[in-house]
Amino acid sequence: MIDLYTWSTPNGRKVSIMLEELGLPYRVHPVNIGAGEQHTPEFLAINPNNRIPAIIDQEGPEGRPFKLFESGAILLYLSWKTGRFLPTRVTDQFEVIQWLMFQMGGVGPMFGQVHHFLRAAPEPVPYAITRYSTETRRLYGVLNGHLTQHEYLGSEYSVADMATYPWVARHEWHKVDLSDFPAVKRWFDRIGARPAVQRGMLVPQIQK
Ligand SMILES: N[C@@H](CCC(=O)N[C@@H](CS)C(=O)NCC(=O)O)C(=O)O
Repeated sequence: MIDLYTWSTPNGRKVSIMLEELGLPYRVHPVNIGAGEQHTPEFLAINPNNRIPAIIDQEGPEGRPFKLFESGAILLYLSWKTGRFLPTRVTDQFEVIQWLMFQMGGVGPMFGQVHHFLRAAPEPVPYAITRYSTETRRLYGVLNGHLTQHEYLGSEYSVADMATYPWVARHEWHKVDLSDFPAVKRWFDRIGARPAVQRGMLVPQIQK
């Protein structure tokens, strides 16, 4: 059994998508980050970085419970545990890791800053909006260029697609029209048609 600590955000949904794809049994523990639940001592004991997602694999390596935070690390751990969604050929594997890092270091932080400055900042900061929106469109351009030539981010459907999809799903929040990036749109529709992705995107609204 895997305990998933999550909320209805892109970083949380990466992991629920993966768990749905794997068909592993898991329990959802909603952590309402809007209400500050990420700062409780109980949650900090699981993730000292006070961010969702986090997991506890009750049947971790060596048969012991294993706690993990950082969505990219969680996806790689679940791949390691199951042997799925990460190719084994070294070059293919590192290409997936490359796109996962691209998501973790670029897509997530930059799209997230656009969301913050457009939707949450207490006052308009035009410089920040321009800076992060420009970078967001640049990242979409990189994705679009790659996906023009490839069906998935790696050589096959992988954790890199699962990590990127929930961020692109917020395209209206960062004011990107997917018709400007047609290869991203085709990829987005392809990934979004997967039933496991659809189920994972509903967590934590659907209690497991
Ligand atoms: N790099 C982290 C980022 C996690 C993160 O930023 N989570 C957000 C929700 S998407 C959060 O918990 N925010 C709570 C806060 O800012 O206090 C990961 O990928 O797991």
